[in-house]
Amino acid sequence: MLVEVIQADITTLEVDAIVNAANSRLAGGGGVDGAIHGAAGPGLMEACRRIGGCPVGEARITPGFDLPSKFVIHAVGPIWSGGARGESDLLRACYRNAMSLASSHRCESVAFSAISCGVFGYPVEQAARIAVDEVLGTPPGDGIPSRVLLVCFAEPTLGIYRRVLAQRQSA
Ligand code: AR6
Repeated sequence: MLVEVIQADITTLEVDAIVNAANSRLAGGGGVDGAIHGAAGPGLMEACRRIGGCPVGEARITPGFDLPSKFVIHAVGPIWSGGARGESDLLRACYRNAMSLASSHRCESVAFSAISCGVFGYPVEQAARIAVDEVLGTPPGDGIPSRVLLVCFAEPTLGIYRRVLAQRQSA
């Protein structure tokens, strides 16, 4: 599996699936969630409404509607509240559950947003370690993606992710 850190607006990527940083009501919002709903068009909100919601740490999949990606995987990250409330386990679960959905839908390429790293306040370096560890730790199996992009919108997130991936790859 090839894992890359890139700087991009995730809504522009022609990949099989993009992973949204959603909220548990799947109700849309700001940040990357707002950008994805804006670019996908109203069909995405309708699909989310039908699903109804998603617990923290889990993920749900919908079509991509007007996006260049075939699917949107909606992962609900934890709100950071100091680190003693199971945040790291919940963030790990988001990555694992999203990778599992991508595999079961035969997605060759998947692009992750930096789940929880915006308004949910997760410390970026810790989140980047989890993202890299979980993606590279995906058990081999049928349909696992061959290319995973960790998408950062801007500095300083981009630099932190690049450093964490480089450290892991040279370890
Ligand atoms: N492409 C890629 N990354 C982006 C984009 C984009 N177009 N826009 C923002 N980011 P956030 P969270 C980055 O706040 O912390 C929403 O209201 C951004 O710079 O979107 O998980 C939801 O509905 C940051 O690094 O997600 C939830 O209520 C990262 O995406 C809540 O925010 C995630 O920031 C989720 O908060």
